Amino acid sequence: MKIDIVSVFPEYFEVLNLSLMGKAQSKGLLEITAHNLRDWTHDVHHSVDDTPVGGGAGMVMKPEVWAECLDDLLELEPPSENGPAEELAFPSSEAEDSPDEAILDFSEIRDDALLDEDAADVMDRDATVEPDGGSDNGATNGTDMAPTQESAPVLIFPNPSAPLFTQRDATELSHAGHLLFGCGRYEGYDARIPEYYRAQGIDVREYSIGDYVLNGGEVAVSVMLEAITRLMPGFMGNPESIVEESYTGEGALLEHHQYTKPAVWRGISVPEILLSGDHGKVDRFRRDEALARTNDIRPDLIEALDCKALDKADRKT
Ligand code: 6GU
Repeated sequence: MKIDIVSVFPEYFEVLNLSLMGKAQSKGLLEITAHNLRDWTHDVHHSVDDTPVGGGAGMVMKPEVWAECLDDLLELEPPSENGPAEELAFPSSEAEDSPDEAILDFSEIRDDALLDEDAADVMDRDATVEPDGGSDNGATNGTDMAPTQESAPVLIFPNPSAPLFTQRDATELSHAGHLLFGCGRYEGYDARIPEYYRAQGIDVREYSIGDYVLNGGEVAVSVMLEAITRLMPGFMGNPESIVEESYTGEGALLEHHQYTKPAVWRGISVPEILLSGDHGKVDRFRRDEALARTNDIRPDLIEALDCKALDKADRKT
């Protein structure tokens, strides 16, 4: 998996060379590059932010610098000029048809036709941005191959005002081939940045990691990256250890308590049933504890539980 991170503090990500993430990089499983956003500025002050339009406190990250950087890393040509807004809203040539017609057509075409159309969109984009043609890019993209999920980049912006990043997102993104994270600072980034790249057909995500405010996206990106990469095949020495964890799967519960030896420590015993050697009883004990703890600590997870994830014995407890 190729991972690009853009930040005004790329040094933050030196920690990713340590521990399991470092090992995964040496193994060639991960290729992480932290870029300095200021490398794409042209002014003497290397400025990346400006005052908010409409007033208010703080500074907002400017779209121009981000776009130069993201165009580079996504290998997109910048638009030839800053055209009218309509041009950005309808990047593909088909979109010039009436929108109503397009919606009707859409519902009638088969899945594989849809894929073909996606491929055609990509080819159109290449064709319009590379009028000289015959480049090596054209040779790899301009065939009958639809872009696979593995090869398409995903552009991710940490944002405290976005939907929560969950284990489900981590699992999905662990199959991606290229992730590009854009770390905002100050009061955030100009909202037209994600809007523009979505309009170019890029898979753009915005995520918050929790209901609290951090100074910037760097720590949030570290959190998301760790959650994503540990789910990659080959990352963990013991892949079984990720199967039974909290927040995994439809019946996500908090985990039961864990104990190791000695059986009595400072006068506190481990629950006796765990020493019984009866696997059925141990499983039942752990399951009950997981349900009880989840009900106490995170009743919202019990609410969200799929009934099918409960067994008959669960209902009695
Ligand atoms: Cl993604 N960014 C910032 N700045 N603060 C946060 C966050 C993200 N998620 C929670 N707090």
